[in-house]
Amino acid sequence: VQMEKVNIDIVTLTRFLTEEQAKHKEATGDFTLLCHALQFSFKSIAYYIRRATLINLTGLAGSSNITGDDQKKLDVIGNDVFIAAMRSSGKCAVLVSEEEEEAIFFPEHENARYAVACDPIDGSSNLDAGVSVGTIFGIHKLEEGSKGTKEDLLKPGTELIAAGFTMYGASAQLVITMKGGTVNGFTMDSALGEFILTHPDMRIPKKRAIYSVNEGNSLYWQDSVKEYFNSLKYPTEEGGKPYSARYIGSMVADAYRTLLYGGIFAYPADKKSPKGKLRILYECAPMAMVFENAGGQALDSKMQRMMEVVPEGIHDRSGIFMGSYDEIEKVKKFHK
Ligand code: AHM
Ligand code: MG
Repeated sequence: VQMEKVNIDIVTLTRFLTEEQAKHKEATGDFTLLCHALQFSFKSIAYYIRRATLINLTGLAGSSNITGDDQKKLDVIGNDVFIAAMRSSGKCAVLVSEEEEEAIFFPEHENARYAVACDPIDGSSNLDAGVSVGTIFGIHKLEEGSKGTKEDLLKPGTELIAAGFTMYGASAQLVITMKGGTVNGFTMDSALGEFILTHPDMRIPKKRAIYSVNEGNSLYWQDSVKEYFNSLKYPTEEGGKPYSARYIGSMVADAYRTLLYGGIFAYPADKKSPKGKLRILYECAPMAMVFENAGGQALDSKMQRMMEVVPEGIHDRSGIFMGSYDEIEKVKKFHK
């Protein structure tokens, strides 16, 4: 009888982080510890989302966050889990969360050298329907001599030292990239309680005929945006086929699909939201870093490289177009 071959040489996120650390002789291990705390928050949030309907966690929490959205019970829990993880890591000096109006400081950890921005549960309007949501994060290093201020986060994405997201779908998928590095994807193995490297060196396909945008906003779009999307639906060349539309309404899920399959995800600035809807620090910039490091592109509504946009406030918004390299080139051609 032939024994089934078992792969015992799996790369867990823990192992991956340790091996990454070993590549940097000057590394102190602080960043690795911060990532372990992040990893724990993803596991906890995944756990609560899975159990949400069973333990009566769906619905509204009866408060609203600063952007006026109704907060869900799970939004509140995700935020609390994230804050607790960052505090207890001892490595995070300042944290910006979508759910908190002001930055949160952890002065008790004098030697903490990192600043973190996060959207603990992005796409939460989808929660009660059991549709995928996600957590997005970006990590900056404090300026030399800084004890941690919000200025440590009001920097362009080009200065992020790491960024990524976790999508809570059929399984939890974690995607992480470091400055100048590759993009790596991990799948949560719930039985082992570990994220396993399943998608090493992710590269976004150069093109794919899929677009992802809330077309219900098209009345408010500027003409160049309307013309671009129309060109995808009504191709003019002989025998040209229209694109497929896919829109989940959870940026993390739409972005993850776009990363794997290619195509474009956009949330343009429009007449209703002239600054765009999605937030720079914890939605646009981290995603832009992932897409660029995977060989794609990400631009704001002025066709500026998203990674170079400098936010003035911690909750500033931007329009965004991100996806396959060739598709974003096409977007530029329509811009006036
Ligand atoms: P949230 O952070 O309040 O959940 O909002 C962000 C979400 C994104 O995940 C998604 O891309 C977008 O909002 C969907 O917005 P809309 O419902 O306007 O299409
Ligand atoms: Mg969000």
